[in-house]
Amino acid sequence: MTNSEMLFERAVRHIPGGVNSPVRAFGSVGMTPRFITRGKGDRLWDADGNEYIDFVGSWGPMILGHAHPAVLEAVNKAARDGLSFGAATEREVQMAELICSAVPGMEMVRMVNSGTEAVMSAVRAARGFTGRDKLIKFSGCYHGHSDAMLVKAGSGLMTQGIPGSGGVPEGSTKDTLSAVYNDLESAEALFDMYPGQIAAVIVEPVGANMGLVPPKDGFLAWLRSLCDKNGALLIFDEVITGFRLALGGAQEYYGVKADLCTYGKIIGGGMPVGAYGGRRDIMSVVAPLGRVYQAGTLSGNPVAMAAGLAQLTVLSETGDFYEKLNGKSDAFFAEYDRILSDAGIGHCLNHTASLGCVFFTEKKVADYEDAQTSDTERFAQYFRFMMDKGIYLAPSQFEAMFLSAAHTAEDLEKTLDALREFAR
Ligand code: HOZ
Repeated sequence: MTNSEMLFERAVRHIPGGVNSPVRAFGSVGMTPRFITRGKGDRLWDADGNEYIDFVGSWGPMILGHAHPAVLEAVNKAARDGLSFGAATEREVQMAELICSAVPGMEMVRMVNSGTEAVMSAVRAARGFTGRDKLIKFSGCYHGHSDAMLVKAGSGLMTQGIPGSGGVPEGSTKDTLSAVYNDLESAEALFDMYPGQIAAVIVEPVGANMGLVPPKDGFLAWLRSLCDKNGALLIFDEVITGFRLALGGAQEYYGVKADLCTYGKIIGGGMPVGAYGGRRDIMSVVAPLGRVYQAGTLSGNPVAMAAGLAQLTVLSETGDFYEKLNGKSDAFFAEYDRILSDAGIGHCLNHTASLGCVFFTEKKVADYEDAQTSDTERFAQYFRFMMDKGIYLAPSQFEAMFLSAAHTAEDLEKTLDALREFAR
């Protein structure tokens, strides 16, 4: 028995499913999880000393690679001064200034502790501001696990093949309306059905929790005008795309402005952080300025702020950071696609900037239903094969691959070699 297997055996006794987040259980790929002991750059090591080239990157935040020296130094320095005060600190001000200067249209921002919390709070602010209750989300988009968002959500729910979660009272989701990603008419029909009642449309600008599903040309701009026409707010959930596609996230990458944006892990450099923000008039409804309540003892935590500030500073001060990362990723995913095509393997490779995903289907995957046509058995075979070659991919068909600045040309080539072998 391996050390990881022994740890898992212990874990399942006291942790539901042995993990603290469902997809980590490796259930859908027919394996038990590898317990990770260390990460450096683009590499991970597990409890048995196996080494992997990592394409999960903690699900996005490790855009500089693991254990980046600037982030570590900032964390160490902050920790020496105390771990939490539950009081205002200068780093929170610096963080807000940095986010507002980097992100188009960001006038005020509130720090929270996770993407889930960010979305839950942004939705509350949108409802408080508009005085309306209903919300449109898109099937397959994942916006964290607050009750109202667990409607045809992607990520772990999609991996388990369930449309919603137990324990969510009907009342909590009665105002959540589902539209089809990339389908202009389905959202419009909901506005027609509920005139003057829709507070906001929330969308992952690039669907990154049903595998990877990029927006069709014009989809986001069209959502913008649909919201304007109906007096609703547009919320971009940038938990995955923020500071990843570009410094200004999807708003900058696609040139479409949202009213509110939500952020997660990437702005914490690996520490538990989230944020929501946007137009000043909307954010002014948030307490103590306004009547929309939201609070948190650990929000703006000094160590988490130090990590996030260090990471965002590297991202914003490295002039060609995104050009390089996105260029490297384009070349990598183009070759990935070619290898599978040359081998005659039916697949659809979707990729945007440093995010990508292979679906084993002949369909062009543009929404939740298309994504579900993927042969998940074949995905599991591919996952296990790659793992065996030391390539650590997301253990689910319905998650994305993340490249970082730390991925070396050599390691990307090794990954492509492993894929060539799989394809053979
Ligand atoms: N559902 C998360 C990714 N979309 C996975 C989080 C985790 O397991 O850490």
